[in-house]
Amino acid sequence: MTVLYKANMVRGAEWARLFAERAPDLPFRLWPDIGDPTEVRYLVAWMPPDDIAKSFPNLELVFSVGAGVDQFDITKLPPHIPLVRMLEPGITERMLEYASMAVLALHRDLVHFIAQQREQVWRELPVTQTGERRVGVMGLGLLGQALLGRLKSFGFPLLGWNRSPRSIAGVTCFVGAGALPDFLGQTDILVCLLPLTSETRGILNANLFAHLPRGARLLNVGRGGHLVGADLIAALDSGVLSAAVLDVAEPEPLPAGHPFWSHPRILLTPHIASTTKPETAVEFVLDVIARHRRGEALPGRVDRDRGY
Ligand code: NDP
Ligand code: OXD
Repeated sequence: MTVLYKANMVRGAEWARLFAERAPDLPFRLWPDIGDPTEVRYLVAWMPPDDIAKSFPNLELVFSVGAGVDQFDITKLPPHIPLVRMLEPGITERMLEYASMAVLALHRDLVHFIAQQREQVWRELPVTQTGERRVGVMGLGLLGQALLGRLKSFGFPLLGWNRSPRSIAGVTCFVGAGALPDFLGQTDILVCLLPLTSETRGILNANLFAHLPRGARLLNVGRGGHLVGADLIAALDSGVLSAAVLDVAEPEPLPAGHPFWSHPRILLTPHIASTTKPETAVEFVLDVIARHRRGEALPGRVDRDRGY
């Protein structure tokens, strides 16, 4: 009964150490050292190998090493093999740091000032009070709600948009596609924390940007596939949007010469907003394995129909 890990190798070494310490009887292997494939019962992966079910005929459970699962083609996983996403506090902590930093950077015009610095321009911009800068979060799941909770202390008016209804103290919540224009019309800094599904692919497009107040700012920490890149460039060039912070892109890494690399109104980071923290992730994985062996419900289990 082996656990096979196929993701970042530096963190993988840390996983191996933690497994040896906390579950010494459970064999743990790092890809590509898979050992006997018939022994692999649990797979923890960022990018899954092809043909998982055929390669590992006794596989019982697959974990995404991240919070998102769009990198898995769930239709290729037989129905008896659940896919579980990482629900561990390390991901949330790191996302809160990054997304708060990015919202504040957008609020305080950092993207403009970086561009000015490159041009050797010393020029102030008027400061907007936090109370006058409305922050709207798309996706009120684990991370979206946690971010709104963290942003409260800065005094931004807060809004949220979600598929199913939410009631969050201090946040004006909007539900469903019909309420999207209303939500956008009141949002000065838009944060995307949606999962990537067939419904949300390309949602950050020209039509959506047109509903935002002119000069609004965008933070995309969801997935690159949420954003229509050409529409973002056009919106920034025409002043519909004034700045964007992007942590995710499609494809990753972005090819040389892609306009995001050099656009003066874009701050780009290489998908580092958050990463799974080995200490808490191993604890989560061991807990899910134990529940699975007892035949209990699994936290983080992906709903095949919703795709997240
Ligand atoms: P959750 O599953 O907890 O939350 C997702 C939320 O999005 C849910 O509230 C869900 O609504 C809502 N949603 C889904 N589809 C739609 C839709 N069509 N319209 C409106 N709302 C919708 O996920 P997390 O908060 O944990 O993570 C969100 C995403 O963040 C991940 O999927 C991943 O892509 C990204 N991420 C990025 C990282 C990075 O480093 N850049 C790190 C970690 C995550 P409902 O309540 O109805 O289910
Ligand atoms: C994740 C990510 O989904 O790092 O956890 O993007």
